[in-house]
Amino acid sequence: MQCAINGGVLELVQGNIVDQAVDAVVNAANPSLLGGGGVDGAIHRAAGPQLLAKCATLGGCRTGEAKLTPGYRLPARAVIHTVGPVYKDGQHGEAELLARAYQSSLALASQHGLARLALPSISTGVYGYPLAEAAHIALSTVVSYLQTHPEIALVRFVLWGSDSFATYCRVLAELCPGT
Ligand code: AR6
Repeated sequence: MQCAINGGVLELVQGNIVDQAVDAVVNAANPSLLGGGGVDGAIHRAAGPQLLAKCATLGGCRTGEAKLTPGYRLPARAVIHTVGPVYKDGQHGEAELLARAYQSSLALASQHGLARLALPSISTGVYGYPLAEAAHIALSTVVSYLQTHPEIALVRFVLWGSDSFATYCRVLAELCPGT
């Protein structure tokens, strides 16, 4: 499923983030940047040990912020590591922090001329963010960013599993009627 926004494309696919041959993939990391499960584990396994060595020099990453590394053995040239919020009850600033994780990642891509991006559904695995709410925040944040940043040519959400893919498709259809 695709939606054209201000010359850029917002795309939803079901698949594995590590297979994406784009300028940068976004990693759903933790504040240590020293690896973990889910997307983070898959990216580190596919990129190889140089990625962990590089991450160890970065001094971690606060929730809502983002840091850049090369992609090493990934088909993607670069990895943007960001940290989404752990979901508690929705009353601890989770929505704002999740939006900031996407905004920081996109801003880093703009700064470094990374025009084609692949993103996972941040915080909806180990960090427990309810999927539909997270999809709404993720997609509305990206739509707003694309509307004002024509330097970003492609944002591809790579969803793991049919539930995530179907939820993102439903939310995008609400945000971009006619897609
Ligand atoms: N490609 C695309 N999406 C994936 C993949 C994959 N290879 N693997 C899982 N997902 P998660 P979080 C989906 O847990 O919730 C790590 O341990 C998954 O189904 O990767 O932000 C970090 O080190 C879910 O929908 O990230 C942190 O400690 C989504 O990606 C913590 O997990 C995000 O799941 C971060 O948790």
